[in-house]
Amino acid sequence: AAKKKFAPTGAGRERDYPNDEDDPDVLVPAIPEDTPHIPYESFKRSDEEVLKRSREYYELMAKRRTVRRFSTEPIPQEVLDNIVKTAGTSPSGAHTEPWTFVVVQDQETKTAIRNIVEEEEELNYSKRMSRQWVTDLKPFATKPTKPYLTDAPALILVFRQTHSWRQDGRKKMHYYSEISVAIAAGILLAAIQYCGLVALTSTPLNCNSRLRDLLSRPGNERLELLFPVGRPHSEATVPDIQRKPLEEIMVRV
Ligand code: IYR
Repeated sequence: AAKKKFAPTGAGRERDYPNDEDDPDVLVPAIPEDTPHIPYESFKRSDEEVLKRSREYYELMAKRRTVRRFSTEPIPQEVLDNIVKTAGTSPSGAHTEPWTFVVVQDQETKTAIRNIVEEEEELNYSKRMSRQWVTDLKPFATKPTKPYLTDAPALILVFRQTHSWRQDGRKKMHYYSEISVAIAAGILLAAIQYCGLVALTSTPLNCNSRLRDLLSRPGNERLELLFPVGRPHSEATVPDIQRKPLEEIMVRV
């Protein structure tokens, strides 16, 4: 058998695909090779406009905060559709779009999610997380009990597809799926901020299989992030913390 070539996936356990050198179909790309290339429609903007927009967008994004108390006020379905569509504009390895966004508004399902997350979080805080980790979280006043999971009008659960299947049933490789989903999640957060809503970025530890089963997601999907989305509670507070200045995060060469 031919030697396995390196396929960038990020996670070792996903590296061994059957698409090896012995398979003649390995030479058929997932997207047709004769896909035409068309002129790129660009925005024509002056330096002044670009500068103004860069400032304005920075100022908007600088106001983004993780909020842990939500108002129960519902959000229109089209808003949720639009922010998920925006996240779906993210670049991805070989345009594989390796994401599924599960948007939960049903109260019973939110309660079921909350029960699973709280049960696991009890164990996380008491047993799984190190003493240092629990200590480092003190300023954020996080707790195993999570009322925001039932208060927020919507929960967006971001699943990463480790691979998928082509029309002909062959396995479709998803390259760089972790970073592709991470970029999409960043774009989702930016869209939420831009439209004037708030979110809480969470990565439910040890909840993957239980939430995947609850939401009937297939085995090729892994839960990466859970975002409660909505409006802040009128008494919501945030820790008074600062961001690193430009000089600390940027190196000019
Ligand atoms: N997932 C836990 C703990 C937690 C961990 C980190 I790192 C945070 O930045 C915030 C919380 C929780 O949601 O409480």
